[in-house]
Amino acid sequence: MSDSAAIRSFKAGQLWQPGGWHADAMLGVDAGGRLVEPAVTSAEPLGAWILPGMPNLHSHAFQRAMAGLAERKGRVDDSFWSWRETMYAFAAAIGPDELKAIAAQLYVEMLKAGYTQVCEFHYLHHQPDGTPYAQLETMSLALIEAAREAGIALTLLPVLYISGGFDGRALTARQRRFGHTVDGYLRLLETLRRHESDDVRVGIALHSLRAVPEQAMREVLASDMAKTRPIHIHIAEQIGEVQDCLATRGARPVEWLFDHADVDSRWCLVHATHLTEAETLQIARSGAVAGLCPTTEANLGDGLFPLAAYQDAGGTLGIGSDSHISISPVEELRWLEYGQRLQTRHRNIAARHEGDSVGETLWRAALRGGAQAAGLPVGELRGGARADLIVLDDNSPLLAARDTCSVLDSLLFAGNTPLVRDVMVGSHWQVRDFHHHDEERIAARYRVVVARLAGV
Ligand code: NGQ
Ligand code: ZN
Repeated sequence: MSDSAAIRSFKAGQLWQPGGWHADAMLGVDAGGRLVEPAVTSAEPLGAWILPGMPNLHSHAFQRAMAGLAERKGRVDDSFWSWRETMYAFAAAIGPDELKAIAAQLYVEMLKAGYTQVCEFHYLHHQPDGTPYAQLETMSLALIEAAREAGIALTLLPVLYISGGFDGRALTARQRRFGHTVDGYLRLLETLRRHESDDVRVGIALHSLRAVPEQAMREVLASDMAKTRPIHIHIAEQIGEVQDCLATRGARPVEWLFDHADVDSRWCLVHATHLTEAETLQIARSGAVAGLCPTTEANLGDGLFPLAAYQDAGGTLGIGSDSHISISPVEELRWLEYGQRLQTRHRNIAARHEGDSVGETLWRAALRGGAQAAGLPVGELRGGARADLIVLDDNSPLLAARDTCSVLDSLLFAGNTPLVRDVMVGSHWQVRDFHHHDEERIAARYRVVVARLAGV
């Protein structure tokens, strides 16, 4: 039984639930950070608009510190692959202290933007020259520590990375620090399991089909961990990798994956960009999450996800900020819709039925798919769930005279100034009145680290 004295009770003007807004909703939060029955007598007013916090289903934390440093024309025709060289050079200067400082800053920014949970797709495992750290999990621990400092919930996804391409070629010098044997990888997972808590979960990630040969994939998927944990993979982001997959494995990436693995609701297919109609339906029917990162996918010139067909087939989706060129659920969802509008020259694409709101449709979808990809049971604020919530700024002129029919559309299409006023993760207020409780210290440390990296 919960100790009623330890339960704090809150009253929401309007509370977002999967079915829509609920007026005058009451929330009880226990000391363990769970939602419970509220004590009706002493409820603190929270604000006019309360939403569940948004899960961020895809992050490479270190890349935040190079945001904007790859936007100048190079000698070659700039592409995803030339960006990757810049990114690799940058990654080579990141050790545990740098990773922790950058990730903590990033996670504070995520919280302030309304993300309360992050899936960290982590592959900088070893020292820059490829030698393992004395403690194998050193870099993973830097991420766990950063998440704890910032107060964001973490699904840590250590990444299996074995080969440098579909042909099984060896890792390049710069990729060596990503590499594991299957045994080494499974040992890392076992070690990290010991760090799990209410706020830290561990899942599985295969970098891509390029980086994981078939046999290695089979062995990892046969492990106990794989039976119950989220499994993430980069799948079909670039046309080049679709072509290489066809040439070496005789099938397109999504096609091949479904032929060789039981893809179901444990899976998150990140950048499921280049899909045939059949692949689109296959993902939708499997219950897997399509992990979409629209600002990064735009920044890297990836392509557009077939949103309408996927939604019509009942597909599950969530959003990630990936390279962190932008840290804003609003901007991810907006670009998801705008990409489709620009391509089709029509409007209101994500809303599939007359009268549906684009903002509500996308916010609802990303909450659900994001929670699923993070290995969390539900993405809604009800009894037993985590108390991860955001409070919108009802003082903002932008939300003046908005009602339950329009508030999420105004937030999504016009919310460029921060409209997230307060953020609770577990039972803690991490952001109050736009201010994170440790943001000055974390930003000061970040500045020192980035200045050092700028000398690289
Ligand atoms: C990554 N990022 O692992 O950081 C990748 C680039 C690759 C994105 N795909 C490297 N956005 O895919 O090989
Ligand atoms: Zn990625």
